[in-house]
Amino acid sequence: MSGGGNTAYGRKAFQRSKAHFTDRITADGREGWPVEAGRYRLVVSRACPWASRAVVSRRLLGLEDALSLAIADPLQDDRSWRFTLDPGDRDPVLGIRFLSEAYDRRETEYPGGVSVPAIVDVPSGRLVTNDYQRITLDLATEWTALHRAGAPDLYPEPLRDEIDAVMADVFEDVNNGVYRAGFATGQQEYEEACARLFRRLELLGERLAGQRYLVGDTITEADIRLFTTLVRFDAVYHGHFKCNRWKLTEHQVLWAYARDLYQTPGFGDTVDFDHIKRHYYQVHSGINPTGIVPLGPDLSGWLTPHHRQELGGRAFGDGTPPGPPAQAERVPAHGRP
Ligand SMILES: N[C@@H](CCC(=O)N[C@@H](CS)C(=O)NCC(=O)O)C(=O)O
Repeated sequence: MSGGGNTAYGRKAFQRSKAHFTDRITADGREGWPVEAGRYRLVVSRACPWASRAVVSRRLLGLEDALSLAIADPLQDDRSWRFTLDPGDRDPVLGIRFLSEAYDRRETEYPGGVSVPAIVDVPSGRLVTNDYQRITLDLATEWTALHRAGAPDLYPEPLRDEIDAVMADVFEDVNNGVYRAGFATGQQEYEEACARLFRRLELLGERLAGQRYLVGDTITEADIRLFTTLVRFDAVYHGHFKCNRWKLTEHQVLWAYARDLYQTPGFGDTVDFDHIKRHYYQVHSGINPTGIVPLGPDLSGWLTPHHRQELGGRAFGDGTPPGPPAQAERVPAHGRP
């Protein structure tokens, strides 16, 4: 969501558009896209919170070998997401320079924006889906045959209603709330979004004061979705999006919760603060015209003890944590502790 794409901000209130390509990759292939090891490529930006959900899920579920990963440059140009981090400026598997080429192969003259996350069919080079709300749920429930041994159940059937309800509030007020505040073009619109955001965060903090995770006693999809916003909070949303009633590090419960997840294999090892900061501060020229990227915040606190284990909970339920990320997917330290 730069100043374009299929989201819009302008004189009217910030509107997030719905994903246009909503085909589902399923175990039974009923929409023409069967789950198949090695067939699809997940295209992300490590800067993007919506894409980062899929990166975390893929790690927790051990889908790295089955679903390969393309990482776009955090700075889009006027053709949007590009593979300028790769040799020859081309994605080595898809052979394309811009993600838009996969969109074009799917639908010519598609008028919307080019967004991540996107899943591309490698043999045809066509985009399958950019439906970020669905992608992770399908990784959890449709890709089970390819999950690693010991993979957690991120969307357990008996808890789905509760997970859905929590995620709906988190989406409206937090995941998307920071964008509504950041791209507001009127004082009142900003204040409303900001007030709702912090009210919701306070409520989530109360919920998390006595329980380690949002729903049940294990990590679920709901935690992944809250984490991807919290981990960006002080680095970009507090300053760039003016969500500055308090910093994450000033909220005892949420800061400990975020650190707990960050230190859990599969979460912090996917986070690239350099990509995050450069993307937001340099791409959103409407709200940061100088493109200056701030030096802070100090990231050294992320690895400090969180003591959340005292609340009980079993991060992976009956499963186990994922192993370390593959060498090629390690996030550079960039001043990270
Ligand atoms: N596709 C969804 C969510 C994904 C999304 O917004 N991704 C951003 C990056 S965080 C993106 O790719 N935006 C298109 C662009 O910036 O050109 C939407 O439009 O709301």
